[in-house]
Amino acid sequence: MLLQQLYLNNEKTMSDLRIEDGKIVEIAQSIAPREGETVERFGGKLALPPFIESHVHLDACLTVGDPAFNLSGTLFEGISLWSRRKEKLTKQDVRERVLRAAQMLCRNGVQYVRTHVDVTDPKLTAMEALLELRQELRDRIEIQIVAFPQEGILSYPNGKQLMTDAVAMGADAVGAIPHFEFTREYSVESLNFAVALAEKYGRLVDVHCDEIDDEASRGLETLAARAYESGLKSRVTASHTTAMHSYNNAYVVRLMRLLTMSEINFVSNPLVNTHLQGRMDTYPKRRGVTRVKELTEAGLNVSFGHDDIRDPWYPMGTGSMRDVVFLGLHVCQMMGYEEIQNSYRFICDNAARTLCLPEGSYGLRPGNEANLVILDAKDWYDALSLNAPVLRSIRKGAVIARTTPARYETL
Ligand code: 17E
Ligand code: FE2
Repeated sequence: MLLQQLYLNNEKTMSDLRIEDGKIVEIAQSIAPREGETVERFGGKLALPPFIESHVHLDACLTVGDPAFNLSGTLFEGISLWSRRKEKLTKQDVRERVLRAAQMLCRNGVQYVRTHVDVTDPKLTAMEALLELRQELRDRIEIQIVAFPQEGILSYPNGKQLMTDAVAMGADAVGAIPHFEFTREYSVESLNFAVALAEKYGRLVDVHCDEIDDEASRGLETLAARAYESGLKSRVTASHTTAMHSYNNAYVVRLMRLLTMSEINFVSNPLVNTHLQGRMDTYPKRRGVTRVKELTEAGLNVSFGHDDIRDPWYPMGTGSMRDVVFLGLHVCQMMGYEEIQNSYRFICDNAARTLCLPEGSYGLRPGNEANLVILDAKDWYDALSLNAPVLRSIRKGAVIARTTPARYETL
């Protein structure tokens, strides 16, 4: 198959790209078709490696309103609503919802997903379902599973054992939720436990870290120190870190040294944290999004996640990573021309680093699997501002999603 006239990787000149046996075999300014070869000419459309959803909770997706809508808009009401919904979970229920969400992600050009799966459930129902789905959906989406203790490791009955069981069952990463543990001591112990568990089983770490407006929530320093000391470093991710929005600057300057030494990744979820945070503020209300611009400038790796698709924490979402970047740039005040043009990296290359995809395997390069998306725009600036549809999502050389753009008429 030969794809012609594409702006690969947001470059300013067009290239052609040849796919054979599911792999990219050639990229050049102009490639002549072979006899019998399928050719598609795009006439100047943007092609990027597939989008990556580096942080979502698929186990809870599409449950909004059941048992009730979240009226306070707080994380804590979300957790308590989910706790009630969780009692009704069956494998079939999880399967049906996740398959619908997978379709939404697929048509939005997402081919890699890291999902947090709540393991504070004595039956581990959702974990079992997601482990099956990870295998079943392999040809469409590569799924990483985080064993996520929504109600705490030390603060939930049998929490340590449930975490260990989920990892032994096959979770790819170990989670934690230090800001939700009963005490500061538990919070520190939960992080020590999570890192030790990841070391023992050779897994990644991705912690819901300080997702609260409390400036005294300091799980991040403990996580970064353990990441550094254990040598796990870039295999560790701190998600949310919204308290960092509220830390005093003197403390952040000190913290930055450790963060840089630790080489950990950050995932920010701008849609969801602008909605959940600042809820105890009057005016001015904090935005509650971590310091994306400063972390990026310090050379740390930051990716963006959607976090939710219609669930107790967030009532909206269509699985579009474009929406995440769009709001993220606003709220982080990253609207310079180059910042806009480069912002696809938050859901592409940077997210690939967060997920620890094998070195060199992700990206539009000869020798790599033919995984790419083609957008109905000439560059990322236009794609983002005009909300361009994903014309094609191609995985291992096969078209797995196709969109025909709407035609508008003004009469
Ligand atoms: N659980 C949690 O602790 N935080 C979130 N943002 C979501 C679920 C969506
Ligand atoms: Fe989350």
